Formats: sequence, C-alpha cells, structure tokens
Amino acid sequence: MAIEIPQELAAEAAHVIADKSGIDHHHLALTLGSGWGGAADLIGEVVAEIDAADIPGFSAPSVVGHGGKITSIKLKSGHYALILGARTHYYEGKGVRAVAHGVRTAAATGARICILTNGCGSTVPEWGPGTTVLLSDHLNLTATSPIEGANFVDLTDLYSSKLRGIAHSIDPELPEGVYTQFPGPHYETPAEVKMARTLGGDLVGMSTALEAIAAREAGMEVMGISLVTNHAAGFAPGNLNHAEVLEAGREAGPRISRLLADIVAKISETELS
Ligand code: 8IG
Repeated sequence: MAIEIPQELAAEAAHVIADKSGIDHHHLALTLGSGWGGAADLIGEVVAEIDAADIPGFSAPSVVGHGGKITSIKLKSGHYALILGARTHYYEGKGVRAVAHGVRTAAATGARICILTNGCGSTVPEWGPGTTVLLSDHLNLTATSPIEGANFVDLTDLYSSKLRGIAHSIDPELPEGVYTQFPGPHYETPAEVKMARTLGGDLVGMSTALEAIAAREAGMEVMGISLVTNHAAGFAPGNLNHAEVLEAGREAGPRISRLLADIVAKISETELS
C-alpha cells in the first residue's frame, strides 16, 4: 500500500534508522550544508552510518559536495545526534515533501532540536567568504510551504532565541542575520540580490527556510547557521561559480566544524534531558 502522509513515511524511515543503528531515540538533528561536513567527526563518536538510499523516502544526492549518508552519533553527554547528510534541495524538483522528509524523519526518531547549516551568498559587504552567521529569521521566497493543509504554524521565534543565546555563549562575536531562500538552482541576478537586501535579507541561499518551517511544524526547536562562501551576485566584482563556493567551504571547514561541535556539546549539556 502506498504511503500518502508525509509523517507516516517519516515514521517508517525512523524505524529503519533505529533498526540499522541500534539507537531507538535520537535527541538532536543536524543538517550539514556546503562547508560544514567536517563537523560530524568532531561532534562525537560515530555509532552508525547508513546510506540514505536505504532509508524510505530518501534518494541519492544530486550535487557534488553534498553527502548521501545518515549518521548516528553518540555525544559526550550520552545523547544521540542524527546527522542528515542527505539534504534534498527544492531545486531538485522532487517537491516540498522530499525537501522536508529529512527533518520530519529526525523528529520521528525523537529529536526535539534541529540545527540547520548551509553555505550561502552575502548581501552584507563586510560579511565576506568565511564569515559564519547565526540566523535570526528568514525570508521564504520560494512561494511555497512544506506544510499541507490548514495548519497555521507560528513562526515568530522560528530560530529559537534560546538556542541563539547558547551559540553566543560559545562565540559572543557571532553575527546574526536574515536568510533568504530562493528556489534556485541558478544564482540570483544582481537585481534580485538588491531586492533581497532591500527586503532585509542579509544572506541568500537555496535551502534551510523550508526545512526550518517543517522542523517547527514537527515540534522541534530550530537553530540555523550559515557559512558565507561568496558575496552575492553584484556585491563583488566578477562572476559566481560552484568551485569557488566549494573552496571557501574547504578553507573555513576546520574552524566552523569546531564552532558547531562546541555548540552541540553545550546544547546537549544544557537543553537535553
Ligand atoms: I554556497 O550566492 C551559495 N548558495 N541563492 N545564492 C544562492 N545560493 C547560494 C549562494 C548564492 N551561494
């Protein structure tokens, strides 16, 4: 029988994860975007690594530099983190259900906190490649929602101010900014970047906002952290290319991985029961 309801597919995926990892409850979920992949090794001890393709609802990644594994990690505190290394982007054309499936699955494994990371462009001239920015809010410019039906979820404190406070206790200098999700897969035109800037968008990218909404719908507290990999189009001389983005991620990798691991450790010690 075909499964029609996204939450049921997520529950089925969570069962498979419990089966394959031997861990029946995960406490916290992380999505590691461009540049953030190295954090997995610092966060804790890998308990299980599962090919996303072996879990219901996930499919193989379609972008070089994006992994395809779901990893179960034991933290020093004794809690378990689920790393979603298999993000589906909206631009893949698989629909919003596929985009939201990872965070819904994490919620179904028991996770109550969701940390979303990404690589992005910047509309703030002082925030060049290598800058890490804590998300305070987002502009969802995809013209869609991962939520189906009349479920009027409150997004007032979507990017939890409590979790932001914890991040600031690790790095008080961490700037906060508004993330703008465009549908992609093309980068913005300079005019679109100017529009985002005018609307209050500090960062531009192709992920995170839809996932954050789905995570909140699923009852999770959300934290978002971006790595600026490039000045957004028109905010620096020259053109954008994917190789430059990957290089900025590689260069910043060790530093931002350490930051994220420290934030996860602090959250696990103070926020998880
Ligand atoms: I990495 O400049 C990365 N992802 N939309 N614009 C958009 N997505 C991005 C960008 C960018 N850089």
